[in-house]
Amino acid sequence: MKLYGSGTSPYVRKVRIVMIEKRIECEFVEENVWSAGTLVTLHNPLTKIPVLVLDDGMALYDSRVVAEYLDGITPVSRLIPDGGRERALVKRWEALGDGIADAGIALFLERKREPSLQSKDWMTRQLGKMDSGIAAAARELGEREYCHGLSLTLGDISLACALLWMEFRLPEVAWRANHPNLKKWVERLESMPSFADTKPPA
Ligand code: GSF
Repeated sequence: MKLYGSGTSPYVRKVRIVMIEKRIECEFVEENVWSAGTLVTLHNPLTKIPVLVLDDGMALYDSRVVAEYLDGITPVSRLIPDGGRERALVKRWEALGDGIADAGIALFLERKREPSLQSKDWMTRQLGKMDSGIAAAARELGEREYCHGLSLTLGDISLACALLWMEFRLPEVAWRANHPNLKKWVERLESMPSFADTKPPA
């Protein structure tokens, strides 16, 4: 298997953490998805990372599909419950984490455009999603150790990757200072080898 991605993408980091937690070996191919002629287009018509190319050539995307596939191929450290409400609740945490990242990335990309082309309304809308998403995560986590249940799930991984990406690209959001419970929770995750080994390059 080959994983196409970048060291800074929160969605790619999510998949890499899943692989480490589940002890799945995979070649990592660093690709700049924004460069003309990127290999990613050969495997994903949407030209987005992550893409997981299986040994038979089948390509899986996006990160939710890849994470679910990886969770199912080995029983080691299950990260998504098998079915019903428990599964939906973990996937809901994952959707919240990914949604916070989506809004942050939309804002980050808009800010990179020429100032005369930037839309203030669009940026305000994305900031609103980030703020309300982070507030909901903090409220629902409370003082628990994990987003759902008593062990690490894909929900924790997705949310932490989104927040850590934000700290790196949009540090003014200051979620650690504003939400001490998220700070305490993320510090525990950051001390895990899977998080330490996938830190974005400085
Ligand atoms: C999002 C992937 C994505 O936007 C997923 O895999 O979960 N829902 C998808 N990836 C970005 C890289 S990044 O900002 O993390 C990407 O590939 N963007 C290229 C583009 O053309 O939008």
